[in-house]
Amino acid sequence: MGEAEKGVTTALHVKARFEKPAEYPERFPVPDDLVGWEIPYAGYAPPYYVSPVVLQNDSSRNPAGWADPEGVALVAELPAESFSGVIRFDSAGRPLNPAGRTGIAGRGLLGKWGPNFAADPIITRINHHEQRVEMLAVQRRDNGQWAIPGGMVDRGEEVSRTLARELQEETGVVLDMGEGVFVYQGYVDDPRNTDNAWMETTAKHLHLDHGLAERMDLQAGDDARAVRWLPLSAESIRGLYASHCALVSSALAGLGRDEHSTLSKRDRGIVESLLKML
Ligand code: RP5
Repeated sequence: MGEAEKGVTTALHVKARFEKPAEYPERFPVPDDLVGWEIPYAGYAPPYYVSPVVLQNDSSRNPAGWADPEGVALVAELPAESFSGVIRFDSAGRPLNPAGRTGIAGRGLLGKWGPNFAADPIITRINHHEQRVEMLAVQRRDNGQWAIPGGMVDRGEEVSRTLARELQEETGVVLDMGEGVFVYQGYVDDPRNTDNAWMETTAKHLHLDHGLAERMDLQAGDDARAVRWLPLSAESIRGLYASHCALVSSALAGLGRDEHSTLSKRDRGIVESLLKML
């Protein structure tokens, strides 16, 4: 994912086949050459899993719930399209993951049948004392990995609002994400994805002036174990949650091309050295 882009996944999903939250059953093996739905896979028998927390949040029974009903036929408006294109359905009427098989059927921990939309605010700064690029990152409670402080788009919410709201809820930082540079919109290779429910996101990037970033008071929200300015290196970027490595790499490439037009000569040099290591 070298440039800001929108649309269909081009890479094979990996985390959605080889990682999973602890409560999921083992994924049915899906080798690289049998990922696509168009390729016959005789004997493909993924276990079915839906988390109890999803069932408790069935919005047809619990007015405060955030999840679809378990019976897919009961969902009032199943989307026909997502950022990945037109959605295909299996013979039982369940939406099929646009990136192919994952080894688990059902929704797992995801509330919606089909696409579950998120928003990812990527906030960076140059640390002049340490001569490095840093990103505002949260440590996730579910698996301890560092991540962009993103989150789910609420029903009827504008994505620009979600970007700012999640940033504030997870880090305590208030910023106008309307100023952000568009990075990506599409499928996320998330360890929670299943054959019938998956994550898609919109990512925007804001690069902050050093002085402004220094004055910010960081406070981890409920979903985060910790919040910090994470030093960016090939290793720390590779270790990020879900597709965040690709999102952050793409944002940094945009910064290197000076899509933000804010970099001094010295800062540009620091960004370029990091880009050479990626
Ligand atoms: C990822 O999950 C997205 O990229 C986003 O960062 C995140 C949203 O899920 P929660 O953080 O709300 O669990 O796929």
